[in-house]
Amino acid sequence: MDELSANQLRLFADRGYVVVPNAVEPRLLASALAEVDRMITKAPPRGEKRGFHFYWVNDVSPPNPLLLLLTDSSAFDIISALIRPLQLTMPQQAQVSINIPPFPHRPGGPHLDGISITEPSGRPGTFTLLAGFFLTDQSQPDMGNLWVWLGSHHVGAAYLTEHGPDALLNIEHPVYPMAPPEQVVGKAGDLFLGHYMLGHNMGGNLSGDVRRVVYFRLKSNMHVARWREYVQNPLLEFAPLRDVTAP
Ligand SMILES: O=C(O)CCC(=O)C(=O)O
Ligand SMILES: [Fe+2]
Repeated sequence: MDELSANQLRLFADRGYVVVPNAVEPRLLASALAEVDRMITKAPPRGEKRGFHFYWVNDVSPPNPLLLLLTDSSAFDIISALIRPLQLTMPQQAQVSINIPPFPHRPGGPHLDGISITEPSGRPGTFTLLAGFFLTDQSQPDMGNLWVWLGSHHVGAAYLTEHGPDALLNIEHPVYPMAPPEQVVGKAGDLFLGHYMLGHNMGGNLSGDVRRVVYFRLKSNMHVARWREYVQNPLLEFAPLRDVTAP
């Protein structure tokens, strides 16, 4: 079974993210790319549009080629192993995020997801981890890469331990002190895994290509019942991380 190495587990625990090279085979990548291109053709961004542009796919189900990135690649086993003995629940929604050049943008700070747009029940849209499938190369900075504030999942969790988990609603744009950001690099076929509490944002794109990523916001079967604990205790849903980071 595919799973992260002990070193990748430690990186995920410390920095809040990891990129898994070649998680998706070319056949799945090509079908997902064709699907994204169909979506863009059907509802193209306005001609002058630059920077990020999203397509949301609700009630995503097999054999949607976007969902197959998760279910038919090594990603499913890798993520399942990261949260075991918890179980990965199937996402209802996929996000296609494209970033159209030239876009000379540099984010001023990070955001956390799911705070201004809650679930229909009013529950904040927290989740266990963000899985991003790179459909295009972002092997250098400023190619529309995601920016991440390293280790900020720990800072955010400490903040919510002090202020209580419902203070999450106040930190969509966190201002607590954080380490400097880094641009996530990877190639088409690579898989980004980021902790829910990791501050992140969209970057600029000075390359010649429209960046394409498919995101899923994934939950373990424990998440909804225990999200208030999770946002204070970032390793709660990741037993294998507790093993590699134990003193
Ligand atoms: O497009 C990206 O890389 C990031 C998107 C994002 O952070 C969001 O939609 O919440
Ligand atoms: Fe986000």
